[in-house]
Amino acid sequence: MDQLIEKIKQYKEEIDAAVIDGAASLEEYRIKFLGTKGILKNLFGEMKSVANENKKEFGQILNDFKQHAEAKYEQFKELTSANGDSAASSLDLTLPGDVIPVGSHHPISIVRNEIVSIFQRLGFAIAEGPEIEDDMHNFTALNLPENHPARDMQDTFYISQNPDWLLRTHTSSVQVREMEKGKLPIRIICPGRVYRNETISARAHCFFQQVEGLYIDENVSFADLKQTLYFFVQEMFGKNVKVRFRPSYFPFTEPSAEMDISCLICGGKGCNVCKHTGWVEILGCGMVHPKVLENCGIDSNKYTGFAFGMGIERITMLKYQIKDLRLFSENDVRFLKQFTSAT
Ligand code: 2NL
Repeated sequence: MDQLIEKIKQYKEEIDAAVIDGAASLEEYRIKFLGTKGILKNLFGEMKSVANENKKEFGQILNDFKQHAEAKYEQFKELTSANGDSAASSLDLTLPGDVIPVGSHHPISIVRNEIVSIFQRLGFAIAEGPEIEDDMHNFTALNLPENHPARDMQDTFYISQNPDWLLRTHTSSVQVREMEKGKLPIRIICPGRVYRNETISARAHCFFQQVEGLYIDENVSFADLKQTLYFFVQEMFGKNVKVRFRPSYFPFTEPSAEMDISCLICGGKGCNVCKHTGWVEILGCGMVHPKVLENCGIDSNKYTGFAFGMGIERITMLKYQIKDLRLFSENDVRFLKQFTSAT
């Protein structure tokens, strides 16, 4: 107990010597001596370690100390508020508020909105669907049966609770769902995030964004496909852009093609971006394979259609000359800030 009394004596001296010259130091004093984890609280907690016959005497000393500490607090509280230095009066409510920085659209969103709105002007409606898909909608219905070698290039992530569930590798699955509804004609544009089991690098990521389009009606031809996509690139990249179609292969289209545009950087003369060819690939497309139509319950003798797909990152990299795909998902403000003036 003697030790405790000695301690209290020291605290008393400290209180008497304390310099309280404003709201901040007053608050500091309050927390230190009177707060819920303060010195007073601690000392009262020591009560239980004091022998029973001493409790009365120690209690008296402690109560005196409490009054002393509280009196000092009240005294200085009055002084500081008389000086106009209280928390309330130091607030000037007439000052203008803090400026909240204005954010901006992510470059991927900017380009996605631009692509989607061009197709909307042509009468395409937006369709969306789940990112967790079943094997049927992502692969089988699209003429990619189990053990098909093309599945290798679209390896993805599987959901452990159910081996039939996976993260979609393209938004074609949304189009399959739309075809299954059986309402024709169909003219849809499907933006969204897709997944692949890829090693992350400057040119590949395990998630990216895609826009796919689908048009199904009677008498839809390859000429319709070419004209639609030509209109799209002219709106997107300007009237001077040239296009070319190269034969290609996709399991879900026949015939299939890849579309190149003349290089935006060198205008076709040859540079690093187009690897000195004058052309850059921007999308894949083709006439919907009759098997895909039949898989989705559409009469392939009556209806034909075209489809196309493009990666938004790729187009954004071309448009803004971005060299590393990883920048899109790192959320570095120094990168994102550069798009504040874009719409
Ligand atoms: C690419 C190529 C493509 C499609 C996507 C499609 C969808 C249905 C039926 C047939 Cl439901 N085709 N989509 C067709 C050709 C190419 O994408 O390189 N995308 C990033």
